[in-house]
Amino acid sequence: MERKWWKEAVVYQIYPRSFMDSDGDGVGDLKGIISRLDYLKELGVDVVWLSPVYKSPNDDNGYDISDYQAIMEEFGTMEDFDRMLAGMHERGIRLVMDLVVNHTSDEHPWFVESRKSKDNPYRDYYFWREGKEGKEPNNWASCFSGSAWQYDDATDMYYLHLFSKKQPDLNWDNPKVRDEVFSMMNWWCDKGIDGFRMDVISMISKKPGLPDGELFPGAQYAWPGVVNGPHVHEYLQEMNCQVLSHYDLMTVGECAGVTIEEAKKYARADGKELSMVFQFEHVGLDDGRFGKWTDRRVDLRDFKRIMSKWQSELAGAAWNSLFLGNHDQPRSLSRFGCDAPQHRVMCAKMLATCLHMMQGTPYVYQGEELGMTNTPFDSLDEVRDIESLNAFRELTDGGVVTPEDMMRFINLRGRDTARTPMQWDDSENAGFTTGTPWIKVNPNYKEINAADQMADPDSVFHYYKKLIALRKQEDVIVYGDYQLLAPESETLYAYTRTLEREDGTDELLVICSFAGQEETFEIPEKFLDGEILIGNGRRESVERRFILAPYEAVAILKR
Ligand code: TEU
Repeated sequence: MERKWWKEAVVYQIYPRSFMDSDGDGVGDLKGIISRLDYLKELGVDVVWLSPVYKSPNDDNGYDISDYQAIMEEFGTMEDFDRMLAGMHERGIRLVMDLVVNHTSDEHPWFVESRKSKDNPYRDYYFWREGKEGKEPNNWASCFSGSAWQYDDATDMYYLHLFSKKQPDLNWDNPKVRDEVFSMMNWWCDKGIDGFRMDVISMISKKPGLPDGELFPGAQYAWPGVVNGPHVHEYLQEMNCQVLSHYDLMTVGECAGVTIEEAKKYARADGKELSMVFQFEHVGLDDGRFGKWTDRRVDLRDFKRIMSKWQSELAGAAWNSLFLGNHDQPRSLSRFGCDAPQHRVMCAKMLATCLHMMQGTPYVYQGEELGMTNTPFDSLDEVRDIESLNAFRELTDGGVVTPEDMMRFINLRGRDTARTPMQWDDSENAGFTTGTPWIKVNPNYKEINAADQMADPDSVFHYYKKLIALRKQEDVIVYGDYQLLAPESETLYAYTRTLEREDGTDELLVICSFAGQEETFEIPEKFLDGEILIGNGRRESVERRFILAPYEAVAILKR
C-alpha cells in the first residue's frame, strides 16, 4: 500500500472550549492551547484535529459558524491562531481544522440575507420551501429533536436545518455555495494548515424533491435519509480539484451512515476525494428504541465483527480511521471498558492497545490518554449540550421516558460527559481555569490528571506515549494485514497483523481481555518465540498458555 504521512500519524483531537483557559473566563482558548503544545509534543502525537474555533453564537458549541474566516472572540484572535499554528509546526505537529459546511449559523451574513426576501441573491444558498397543509414541507426529523424545518414569518416559508434551528443547511446544489466554500478552504490552506475534518460531509447532497422519510410507528418525524446523496462524490471531487489536490493535506470525512462500499468512494486510494472517513457502526451498537438514549452496553462479539469488517473490507481499497471516543461520544473507557477505580488504569491501556495496534489512523480524544471517565451530571441544569437538552424535553414531555431514566441516559451517552474540562493537575478546576468553568469539572480530577501521570512511568499517559512511538517504529502496525482470532469469544479480542518485507515477514499477535476476571488464551505455536512488544501487565516472556489478568492486553511481535 502506498506510504502517506497521514497513514503513519496519530491524531489528537482538541475540543477547544474545554482544553485550556488562559484568561480566566472559564472557556478554553487558543493561548491556552499554545501553553500546552509541549505536552502534546511529549505525548508524541503528529496531528491535531481542532474542533471549530471560528466566530459562532455557540448554539452548538461552535458547530454553528457565523464567519468562517474569523476567530470566536472567547477563543482569541487570528494572531493567536497564527502563533498556535507556528508553535505546532515548530514542534513537528500538523494542524487539521474542522470544516463545518453542511450548514452555517443563522447569524451568518449569507443566511441573514437569504431570509430577507424570496428574490434575495442569497435565497438559494439555503433550502426554503412552502409548508404543506399548514405543516412542515416534509416529515424530516432534526438530529436535535423535533422537525428539521423552521417556519420563518418574514417570507411565510420554512427553512431546512438537520441540526438545531440556528444551523440552517447550505444548498450544495447551488454552484455559488460550492465556490464560496472552496474559496474559504483555499484561504485557510494558504495560511498553512494541514487538512480538514469534514463535519457531516455525507449529508451535503440531498435527494431532489426532498422526499418524505420512512415514518416508524408512533413517530411524528422520520430520519431524513440524506446520507451518501446523489451528488456527494461529485461535489467532493470538485472540492478535491478546486482545493485539496493543490496542497499536501490530510482530510477525514465525518460520514454518519457510511457503508464499506461508500467508504471506498469517499476515501478512494487514488486520492480523488478524501484521505479517510469516520464510520459510526461501532458507536451505534448500543443504540436502542430511542437511538442513543439507552443504558445498553456494547456486546464484544458485535464490536469485533464491526471492527473486523472495516479492517478487512477496506484493506487495499481505502484507509481506515480508528476512534473509540470524541466530543460527540461518551468517554471510551466508561462506554467500552470499565471505569471502576480498581480496573480503570488497566482497562484504559487495554482499550488503547486494542485500537492502536489496528490498521488505520488512530484518533486520541483529549483526556483519553489519561483514562478520563464520564463526568456525572446530578441535574439537568448542569447539562449544556443542546442535543441532550432537546432530547430530554422531547422524550419526557412525550411521556415515553421518565426524567430519572433520561438523566441516567444523559450520564451514560450524553455528549457533555466527554466535554468537561481537561484535567491538568489536582489544583482547583483541575488546572483548566482560574475562573468559573463553562461546564462542571469531573470530581475525580485529583485522581486522574496529567501532572500526576507525566510523573508516573506506569501511567496511562506513558502507555499511550509508548503506543504512539511504536507506530513509528514498526511498519507492521501501520501496513500489516489484519486477521481476527477467536471470533466467538465473548471476553477476548485477539487478532494478528502480518507484513511481508523484502527480508522476511513481521507478524504481530494482539490479545485484549475485556473481562473483569482472569481469562486463558492459548498462544499460537508460531508466536512462542516472539517478543512482547507492549503490554499493560507485568509479563516478561511468552508462554504457551496465558492466564490473562482482568483487562490485560499484550502484543507479541515475531519477525
Ligand atoms: O456531528 C454529527 C452527528 O451526527 C452528531 O449529531 C453525532 O453523531 C451525535 O451527536 C451523536 O450522538 C457533527 C459534530 O461532530 C457535532 O458536534 C455537531 O453537533 C453536528 O455535526 C452538527 O454540526
